[in-house]
Amino acid sequence: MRHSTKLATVVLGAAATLPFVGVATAAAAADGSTMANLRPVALNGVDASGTAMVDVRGTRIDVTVAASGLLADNPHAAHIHFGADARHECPVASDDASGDGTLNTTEGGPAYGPVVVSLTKTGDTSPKSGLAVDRFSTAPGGKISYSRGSIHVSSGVAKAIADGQAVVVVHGVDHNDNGKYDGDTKSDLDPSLPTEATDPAVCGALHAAPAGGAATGAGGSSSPQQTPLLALGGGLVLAAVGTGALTARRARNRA
Ligand SMILES: [Cu+2]
Repeated sequence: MRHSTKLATVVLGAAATLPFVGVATAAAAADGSTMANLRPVALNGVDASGTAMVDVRGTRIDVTVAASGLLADNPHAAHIHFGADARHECPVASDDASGDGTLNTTEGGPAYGPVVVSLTKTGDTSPKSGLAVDRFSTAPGGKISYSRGSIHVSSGVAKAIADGQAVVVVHGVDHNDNGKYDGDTKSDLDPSLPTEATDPAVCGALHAAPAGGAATGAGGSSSPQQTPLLALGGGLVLAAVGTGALTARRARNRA
């Protein structure tokens, strides 16, 4: 009895002094590089395209988005969407529940689910910032070049992204081609805005990036620097277990 108590204490003690142990375990749960080709959302008259890359490390994500052809010099809300019950894809013409010939954000819900990450340039990145228009890119020249690292997400969201179930959506369209957000139809998300300001413009489902891919990203991949750290974490786990066993053996021999 005394021996097993000692062993437990030794192992616990070792773990407490090694914060890497928990981090390495959590990181292994949801790691991976994903990418999405951003294409025009059906029915919304957008002629834009782009690429999004999301690297997942535990519950941190690094995101880069490059897009062009968007309505220039107007804020474009951009999000990662995910819903457990969603189709994990971009909406199609048949998602036009109202039959008005365009797709608003709500009509896309069955395809991509609710907002789980707001791709703001600064500050909060939670769904609460979904329409923080002053913190999203205004697409100068119609282009977005976005990069933000180490965004904290829940483990469920991290897993959904790594598993290829999340969707990147950039909002803001110009149905009447007059160069600004206007029109009589109010936004389904915020009635103080015209629907043009929030309707989905380009969309892409995030899937595992091809091996050796992500070479085109301006933000690049931070995984080369991560690998030694994770390897070190794994080594420390082994070392801790080894030390614990050794100490326990010594204790047993002394008794
Ligand atoms: Cu969105």
